[in-house]
Amino acid sequence: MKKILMILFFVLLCSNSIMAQRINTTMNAGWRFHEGDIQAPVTNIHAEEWRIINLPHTWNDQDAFDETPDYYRGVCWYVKELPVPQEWKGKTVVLYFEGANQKAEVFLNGKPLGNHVGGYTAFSFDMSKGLKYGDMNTVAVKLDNAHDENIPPLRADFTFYGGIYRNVSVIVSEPIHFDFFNNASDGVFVETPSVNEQNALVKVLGSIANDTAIRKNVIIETAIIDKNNQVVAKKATKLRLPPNSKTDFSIEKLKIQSPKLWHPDHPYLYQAITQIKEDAQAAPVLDQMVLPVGLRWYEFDQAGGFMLNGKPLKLVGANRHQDFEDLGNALSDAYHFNDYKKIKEMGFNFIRTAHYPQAPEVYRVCDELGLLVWSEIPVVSSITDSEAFAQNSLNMQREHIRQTRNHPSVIFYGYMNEVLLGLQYNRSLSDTERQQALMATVDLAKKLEALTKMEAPDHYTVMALHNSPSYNESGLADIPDVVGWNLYFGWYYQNIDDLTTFLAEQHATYPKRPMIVSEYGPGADVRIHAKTPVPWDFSEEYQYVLHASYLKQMMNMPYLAGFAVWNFADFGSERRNDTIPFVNQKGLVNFDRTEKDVCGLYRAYFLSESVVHIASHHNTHRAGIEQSAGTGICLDSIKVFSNQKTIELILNGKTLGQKPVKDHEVNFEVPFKEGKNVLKAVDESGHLDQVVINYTMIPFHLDAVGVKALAINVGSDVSFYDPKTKVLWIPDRKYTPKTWGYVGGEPYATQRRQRITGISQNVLGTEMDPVFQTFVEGIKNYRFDVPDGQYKLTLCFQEYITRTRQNELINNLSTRDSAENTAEAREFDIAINGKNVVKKLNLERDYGRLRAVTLDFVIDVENGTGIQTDFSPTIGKTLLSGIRISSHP
Ligand code: GCB
Repeated sequence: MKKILMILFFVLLCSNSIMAQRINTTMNAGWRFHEGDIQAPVTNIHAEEWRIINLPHTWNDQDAFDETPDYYRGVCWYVKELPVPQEWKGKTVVLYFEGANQKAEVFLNGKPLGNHVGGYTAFSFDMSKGLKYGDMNTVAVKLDNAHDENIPPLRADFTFYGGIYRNVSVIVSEPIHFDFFNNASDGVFVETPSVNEQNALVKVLGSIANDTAIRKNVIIETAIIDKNNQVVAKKATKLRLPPNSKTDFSIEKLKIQSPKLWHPDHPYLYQAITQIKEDAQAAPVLDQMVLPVGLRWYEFDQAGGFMLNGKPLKLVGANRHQDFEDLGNALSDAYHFNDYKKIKEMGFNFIRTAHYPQAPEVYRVCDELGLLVWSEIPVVSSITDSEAFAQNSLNMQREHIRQTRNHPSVIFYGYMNEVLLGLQYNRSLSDTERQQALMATVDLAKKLEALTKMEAPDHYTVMALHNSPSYNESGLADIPDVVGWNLYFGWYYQNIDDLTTFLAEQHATYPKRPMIVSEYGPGADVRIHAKTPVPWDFSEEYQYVLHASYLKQMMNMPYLAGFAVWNFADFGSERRNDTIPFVNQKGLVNFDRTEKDVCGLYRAYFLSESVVHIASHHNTHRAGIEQSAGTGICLDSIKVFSNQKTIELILNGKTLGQKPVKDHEVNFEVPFKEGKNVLKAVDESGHLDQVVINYTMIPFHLDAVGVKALAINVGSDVSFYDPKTKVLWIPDRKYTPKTWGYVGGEPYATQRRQRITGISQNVLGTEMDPVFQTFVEGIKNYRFDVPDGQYKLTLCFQEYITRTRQNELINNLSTRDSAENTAEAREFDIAINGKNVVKKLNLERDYGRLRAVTLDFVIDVENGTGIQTDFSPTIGKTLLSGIRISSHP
């Protein structure tokens, strides 16, 4: 079987090689993977511990999301058997990796082939000399994603998945070829030194390798073709290539009359086809490179506004991480394509590939779809003051630029993100050490700036800063052309409106400095909903309150060049413990790319076609207390996002009237009834959106009518709908007669910067973290004034005491984290309607810390007593996270 496959593979490659041009074949399938290190050389790859996998692959797709702290960061091995036909002899054979995180040692047939440092740029090696032609060859990769003080990123709010997580391919070319060994770039570069509406000048330059021992005379020709394959410019040059050499070439002043310009609204692409031929009659093409040409020019106006092709264009966009639910960062090209397509379809024209260079497909898609790109290397949060760190950063930036600068979409190159954050939070440094570290950072920034300018003189340089005066004081902010501010007013610090004050002040102080808001946004969980949204409640409602305010403010700042949402999608961050542990939830879409409602707001702002979006696509399970006894109606609000003038809302076929849209939204008070409520929002021309809301009507007097079931998210003001169990946990309240609620105690909250309810800890053994993370501490009792009958009562607890400071995430500037809380041990008795049901419950002793504990009881309620659950402390304070009753049976 193996033999047949090998023959087939040979046939395939031989038939291709008749064409005297390079063949580029992906080599993704059927690798063998070994978790953990082994002694080189690799043998016995058919043993059981070598799993067969396909690339893209990561070894952290599971463990970065499990309940055990940390994820594997160390060495793993990959091996691929590669049949190589005899016909490849005399060609140049290249092994090309789009990216592997983060330190790779590559072996061919047991011998070292090359090394690469850095997890986010491509690299390639010449295999020609070590191959066994007409035989099976073995490629082995030792890959290490362990923390390394000399390799960026050091610490950041995202998971550093290890693996060969991008495509690998083999390139077989004639021995005379464009120099693809130039930092794994195309080896050919397209520049557009002059573009205006009348004409454009294109320049093509690069270098050609002659891997033969013979001198060659060649012709290099570039033809620029338009979308109809018409040649619009053409030039050639002759070159003499010494044996075993690399020779530079340049073809200048390819002139295009009345060019069609590239713009997000019409991303017109020409193609530059550059060929190498021997200087002889009817000589075959030895190598060919086809590159996109987008003709555009850009600048900033006097006031800092961005201009594309001579006209103002506000950059409206999103940041994007490269991972996906259940896959880690091992995404095939289709995932990348879909993300950027979705970003484009939301009305954005700009993206930031925070915090690292992304897959080649990403830049290709941005050219094609019309998205302007800010691309950067992962120097995030801090640097190491070492020569090795500086060299690795500089190499990364060089590779990054050479690999991406052919893309007309790329206009900004970044090289640092919030690089003083680590210093600010490192309390162990003396003043002198701090000063030294600051100087080293400024020094590295200057080197990276100089390199970036040298490698990409036509691009703008940019740096993302956090909200701290240290960037201005240290002079760091003066180094790049453009400054990006990552601003979390209304999340990590108050208030949403301070955004304008901050930016207006910056503009007044630095009027010549172009500015972009490079990050903003709150965390949101589509299972959580709030009637009165506040920071850190993780409700979708707070998410759109913040985004609506930011949008309104930023669209009114002519001096602000643009902005980019943090983040397009939720992403993996192993050390985060929000309502979905290990995930940063600031996405406009979920980790699986299903949309959060806030997407409707962005569409309403930035699309020209009609947008009607009811902001309740997840808040479809609601509960409320009827307006007054017996009405069976509860008023609840519904928001609609739209770019139209008026919206009519229709409930179960009956109109609730038409209302004017203001700032892209309109609110209705809707009289909900028990059960299914069909809501339709319609604009003047009939475009509509529809949602069905299942409403649970809670009787005004619980004692008279009773309920089938009621679940309370104790200690919380938000509701939580668990799609798995289909239980809606409603917000908590203090007890008042004839209803329900807690007596005694206080909802747990921290209060350093903002009042933040609950704890930021992963609660073990549950996915209903929001129920367990919030609680009332010191509770005396919980009462439900329900009628007589049999009920099942469920109590939910967890013990949050942590006496040791956890591995803190410095990006998470919140104090929701109970890292250093000093709560004492606790022990309490529980009695239901006077009957002791649990004695001396000690959660820590009996179940361990931070474990979800639920206790169920079946009880008979008689004589109109309702249900009263008493909590009596014997040590410390009592606590309750959730409570649920349901009539039983
Ligand atoms: C930031 C960082 C980004 C984080 C983000 C957050 O400022 O640049 O990497 O993920 O904040 O969500 O805290």
